[in-house]
Amino acid sequence: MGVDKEEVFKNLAKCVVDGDEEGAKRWAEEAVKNNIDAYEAIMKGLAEGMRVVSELYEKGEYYVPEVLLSASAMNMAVEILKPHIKVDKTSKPITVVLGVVEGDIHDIGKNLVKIMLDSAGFKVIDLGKDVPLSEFVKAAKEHGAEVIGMSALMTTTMPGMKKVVDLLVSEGYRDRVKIMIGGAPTTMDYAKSIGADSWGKDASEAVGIVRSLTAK
Ligand code: B12
Repeated sequence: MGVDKEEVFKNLAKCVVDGDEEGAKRWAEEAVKNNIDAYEAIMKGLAEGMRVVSELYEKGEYYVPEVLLSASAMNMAVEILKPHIKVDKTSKPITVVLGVVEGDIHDIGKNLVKIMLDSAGFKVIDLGKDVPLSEFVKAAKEHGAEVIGMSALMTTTMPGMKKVVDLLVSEGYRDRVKIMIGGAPTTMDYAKSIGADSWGKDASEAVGIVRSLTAK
């Protein structure tokens, strides 16, 4: 008899909260061994743990070193699970340029969005974090991307997203590409106000957004 998947999710979340790298790896391997859906293990286990970590940080119970350890435990487990994510091969090929805007190194959320888009069968050009704004435009042109996805976790870096939209306009490329944004401080109102096409509350919304933006 295999292990209960809810039990595995709970343990994955706990290892992230505790910053327990070895435990996170062990439970990720356990998930793989028991044929537990890798995507679910990431979202319901690891990402849920990271949500709790964010709360503890906000409450002042966790400081940067704890958060870094949690992020590291999460990343190690993600590396084990990632090759086992089922990829939807029926999707039409859509290219998405994705990155965290300049000045911002918070990439945990962006990495979850990437996992979602990868598993939906899209081609993701991941520019990483702290991405110079002109890089988004350059990469979109170079790869003929249908969508640019931008992430920002700080109120101070959010305006970079508007600058990317403005750059696309000034280079006459705005109507060639759709723009979706996300990250904790952003909203749909903000997306509209800067001239982006859509906003996603969480990683699981990203796939539907890309599909609807590229449907026509
Ligand atoms: C983890 C964390 C860190 C880690 C980052 C590690 C890493 N590799 O990412 C470390 C410790 C390094 C760090 C550093 C700093 N941080 Co910090 N950090 C956080 C924390 C606690 C959690 C963020 C997180 O990972 N959440 C979990 C993920 C899963 O959620 P998420 O990113 O929101 O992503 C989800 C959605 O938003 C959405 N999404 C995200 N992007 C996109 C994109 C698209 C296209 C779509 C559709 C959806 C989408 O999907 C994701 C998954 O569902 C937040 C607090 C918070 N409540 O957000 C502060 C926070 C963001 N940090 C903050 C600050 C100030 C800093 C620092 C400047 C120093 C400091 N005082 O702590 C530095 C330097 C930052 C820099 N230059 O970028 C502030 C920002 C305040 C502001 N100005 O707005 C926050 C809000 C904490 C606070 N209240 O003070 N931080």
